[in-house]
Amino acid sequence: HAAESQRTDLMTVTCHVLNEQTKHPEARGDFSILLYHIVLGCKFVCAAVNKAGLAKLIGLVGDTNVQGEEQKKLDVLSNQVFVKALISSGRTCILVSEEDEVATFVEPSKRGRYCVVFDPLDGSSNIDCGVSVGTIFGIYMVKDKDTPTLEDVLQPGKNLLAAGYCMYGSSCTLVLSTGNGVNGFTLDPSLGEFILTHPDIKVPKAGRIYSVNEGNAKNWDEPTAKYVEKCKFSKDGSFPKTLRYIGSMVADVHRTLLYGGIFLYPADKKSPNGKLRVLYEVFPMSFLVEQAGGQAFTGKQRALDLVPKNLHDRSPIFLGSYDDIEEIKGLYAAAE
Ligand code: AHM
Ligand code: MG
Repeated sequence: HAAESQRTDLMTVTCHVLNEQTKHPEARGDFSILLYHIVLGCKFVCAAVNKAGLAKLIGLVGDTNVQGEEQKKLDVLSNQVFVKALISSGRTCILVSEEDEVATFVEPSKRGRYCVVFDPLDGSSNIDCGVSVGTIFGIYMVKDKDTPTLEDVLQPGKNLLAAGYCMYGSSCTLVLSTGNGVNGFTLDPSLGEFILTHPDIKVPKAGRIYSVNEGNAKNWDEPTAKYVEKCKFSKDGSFPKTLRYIGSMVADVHRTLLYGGIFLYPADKKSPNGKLRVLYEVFPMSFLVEQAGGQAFTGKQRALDLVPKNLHDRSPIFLGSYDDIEEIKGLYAAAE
């Protein structure tokens, strides 16, 4: 079956997005060009992350190089690469990065209609031991490109035009939604192209996995504590759930999308808003999960209905399989 084992119907991410855009007669190709630059950033970071283990050998990170200058940490480097790639696309207006305190307003001559919110290298504390890390991004449209304001990015997540992440794991995987379902692409290193490998991802309606940092349990509120207790000691005789927690949001959400289950980063007494940032962590992931048929909830409301007040606001988040999120919603409703 040599013919079957060798795939010849290669659909690249660029081609996929171009095809999607032809469904919108008003589209002028701007979005495809923007996405091309995001993909370029992902490829660069992927190459850098793959070499991270060689850092000491080739002086890539944190060390001083032959010229005696301090090498950049991977998260700083990734941020610079994305900012430059996004600006040079000529299609962006405002950039919000986890790495930058303030938003970047692109100078008028290079300005376009899109605002990009992103975490260039999420989970970077995991890098030194080779655990998967990722880039997360969301895309909004500016109201008026001649007078961009922070209001253009302080929008509820439901106004996102597109969102995605790239996971730098055992392979490099890009998961993307432009508001019309979710598709997964895997980087073929020999081609340097992301190939469609996971068309139309749907999160299973119910899952058997829960994913949470249980080290925070002593500070949890009642509904979260109750839920996790139920995962372990079910009262109706059903099997307990399996615990999986990587501590790298992209990897934990990726597994949740493919296998189903629930990912929680709840509020606790020490951090009443949880840990994860609304604009570039909670929103893009919630958008993807909803587009895949799941739900995302903050403990109070649908996550995508949140309206952030500040660029780096945080929110508790519960996301994953539809039925599992229904259950946690029930527990929070009962506690009110
Ligand atoms: P970071 O943006 O500083 O890398 O932190 C975000 C990461 C997420 O990837 C992950 O879900 C979470 O922090 C894990 O936090 P904790 O170590 O508290 O469980
Ligand atoms: Mg992060």
